[in-house]
Amino acid sequence: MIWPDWHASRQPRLEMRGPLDYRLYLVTDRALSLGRTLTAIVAAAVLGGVTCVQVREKNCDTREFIEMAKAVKNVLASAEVGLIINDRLDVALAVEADGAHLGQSDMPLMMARNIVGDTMVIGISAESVADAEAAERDGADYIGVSPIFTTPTKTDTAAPLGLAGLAEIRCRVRLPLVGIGSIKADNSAEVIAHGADGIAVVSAIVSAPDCQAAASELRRQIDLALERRR
Ligand code: TZP
Ligand code: MG
Repeated sequence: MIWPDWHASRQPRLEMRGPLDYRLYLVTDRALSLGRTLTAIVAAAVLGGVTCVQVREKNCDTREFIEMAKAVKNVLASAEVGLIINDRLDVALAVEADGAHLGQSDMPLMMARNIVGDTMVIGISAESVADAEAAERDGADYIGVSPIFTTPTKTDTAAPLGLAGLAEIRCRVRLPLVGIGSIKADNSAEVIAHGADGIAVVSAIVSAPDCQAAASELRRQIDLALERRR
């Protein structure tokens, strides 16, 4: 099949925000960070080669979430790494992030698009082919395919799509696909081979003893797999 090549081409939607690079997409989680600060984790991950960072924090109030997002934005200021805010379009707007990531029970995509127009990336979590097709139809910029494999990091997920489910979604939509759910350095290549344009991870980086080294090895595997696919 012919793969859409999102790394070589520009996404047409983004006139005000530069296109994001989804190859290695870090999703934060303070509870799994082994006592290290969010900014320390992000700084190390950036040195290791993450291309996008999503601030995802479930147990904090709005003010704290904004402060965390601002702190991460400062760390990313001199790096060409996108900043995405999970769940909260208002927080994404408040801190002038590159985008927001919305799940199936968050603000509906079309409402979010009406609010931000083309100025902000909106990513959507798809748990099925139908979710992915709707996200593409309704104007998402990228799709998080969730989960690929069962993960202890998030247990309230739909049934895992597996590599076959990912491949089916790849056949149905052209948007960039980011796989998530128990992806590590040693299985990242097969996720790319089944159609993902990028890999999103929580524990493989935030719980690694050396976050920079973990990110670096993931990035190496991903880039090799993307190269093999060309
Ligand atoms: N959404 C679907 S699975 C998941 C999220 C946020 C967690 C992925 O965590 P891990 O540790 O990379 O398996
Ligand atoms: Mg959500």
